[in-house]
Amino acid sequence: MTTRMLNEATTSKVTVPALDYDAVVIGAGIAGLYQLIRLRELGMRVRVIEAGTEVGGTWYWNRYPGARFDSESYSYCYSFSKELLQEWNWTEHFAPQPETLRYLQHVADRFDLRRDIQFNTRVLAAHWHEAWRGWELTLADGSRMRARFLITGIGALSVPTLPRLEGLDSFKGESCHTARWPHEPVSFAGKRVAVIGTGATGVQTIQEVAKTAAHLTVFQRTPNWCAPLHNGPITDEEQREIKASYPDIFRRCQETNASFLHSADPRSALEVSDDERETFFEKRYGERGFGIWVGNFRDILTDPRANALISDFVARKIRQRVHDPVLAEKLIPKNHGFGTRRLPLETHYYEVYNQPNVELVDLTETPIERITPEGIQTRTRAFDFDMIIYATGFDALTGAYDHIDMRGVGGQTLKDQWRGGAKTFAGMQVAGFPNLLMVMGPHSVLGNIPRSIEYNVEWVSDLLRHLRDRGLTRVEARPESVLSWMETVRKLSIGLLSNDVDSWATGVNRNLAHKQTRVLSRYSGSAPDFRAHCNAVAANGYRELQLD
Ligand code: NA7
Repeated sequence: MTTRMLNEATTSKVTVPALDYDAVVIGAGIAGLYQLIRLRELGMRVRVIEAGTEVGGTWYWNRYPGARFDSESYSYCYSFSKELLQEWNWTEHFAPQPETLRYLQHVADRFDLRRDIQFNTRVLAAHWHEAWRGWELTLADGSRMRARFLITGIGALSVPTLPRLEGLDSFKGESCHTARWPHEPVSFAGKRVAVIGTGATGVQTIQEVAKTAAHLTVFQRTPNWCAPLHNGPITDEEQREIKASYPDIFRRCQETNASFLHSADPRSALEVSDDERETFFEKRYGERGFGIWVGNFRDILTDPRANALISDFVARKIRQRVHDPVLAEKLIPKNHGFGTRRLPLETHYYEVYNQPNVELVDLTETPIERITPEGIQTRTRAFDFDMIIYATGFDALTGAYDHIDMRGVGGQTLKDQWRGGAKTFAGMQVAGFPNLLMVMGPHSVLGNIPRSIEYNVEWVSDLLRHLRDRGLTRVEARPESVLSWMETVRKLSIGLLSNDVDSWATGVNRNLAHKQTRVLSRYSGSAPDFRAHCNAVAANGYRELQLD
């Protein structure tokens, strides 16, 4: 494969430079590591370029206090290696970040991946060259690299965003975005700490910082609906059960809509009696993980009346858990229904607000005016802090692509092509950008992300094998296939309450001037349907793609 693919470049009539690699993969996270394993199996010469100093991606960068899985550890790991599954012992039902990072380091060692990974290297530009059918990458150190295929595993949530606030750099204390947390231990003891942001990250951070900070002030712009995680250690007996049931675990993940262990109850929330519904909600609220979200009545995320019932149930829980009724009301979302944004899972999050060392500032009442050298100035009050933590989210789904100067056929930029919303085929290919293959690009299935990653990596690898076996060197999504896919994505999104809500999942980020309106950047159909669609494309010889 290697010799053939590299030699192909010299058959063109123009003088062409030699290719350095058959494929370059950007990112050494869950996607990049698995893609490397699969490409090696194809005999390809591969280089993985990673900006961090270690493998891990999301789990390398997001080392903020309290960072952990919200999905059961044993459903969120790689499934491709039986040996790996059997030798790795998850210690908690929802693994904390250090454990997940160790797991990914173990994977890198076990499969001897590091020798093909270049760390500490950021890709600044990737330009397509039609003359020699390949990508030329410019790296931050000024060096260049040429490869036939470019595969991106750069993450859907990997570019952190900070508030656009006056004085952001003037603060004299410690400050950090959660996704850029230092590698050294950070102590909160005796400190006055501010957390801005109450998404899934903010919720995990707040419940941890509140344990030791002298004083914690939470700046909340929009409350989110949260539900208990119910984490706990995995006992020896559970460990044995988990290891014995991995085939069942992953079979189940294959069957469910979002690839989690939980699947929706076939009943409508409106067809059962009040007692039955209350008992069911109570049961789900008392169970581990995302069951209350994706394992609830089938219509809570599509029918406003059903959604109002679960929203009312969770609102009552918040009122029970937060002692101060005025504070409880501030923590109950009023502008969106339960589960219409990504559900943060929590451990005693609401109880944090009963602590004397914790204060909530409602930014809808008193917005932040600026960051000062001492702390934060809201419209009505000046706060002094030793530390400000920004849990202010990401330039989601397309942000990582916008940060690389990507140019396709004729020098067109990806940024221009995606202005007003990404356009892809199956979240994996873009018309005008041949030989670019995205793992978890926009319009992929989100849900249980490692499950989607494994599928995407395998689909991409099968496509590359198909090309290799036929001596083909160029693959590009046909424009009509992109249009048709976008129509599929649009149709599948109809009726989902989440599409009427501002969130990273609908492409809104108020910290970015160009991301203020909602776009369809994700696939909202079921994962089994997505796979069936992509499997059919492969089975039919990739007619949706132009192969040369
Ligand atoms: P999210 O879910 O985008 O949350 C970001 C939070 O930060 C959210 O509460 C925002 O309020 C708040 N925010 C952002 N900018 C500001 C400014 N300028 N002022 C005040 N508050 C602000 O990001 P996460 O990191 O929590 O989670 C992202 C995903 O990572 C998560 O869904 C998991 O899948 C893992 P807003 O809601 O915009 O009013």
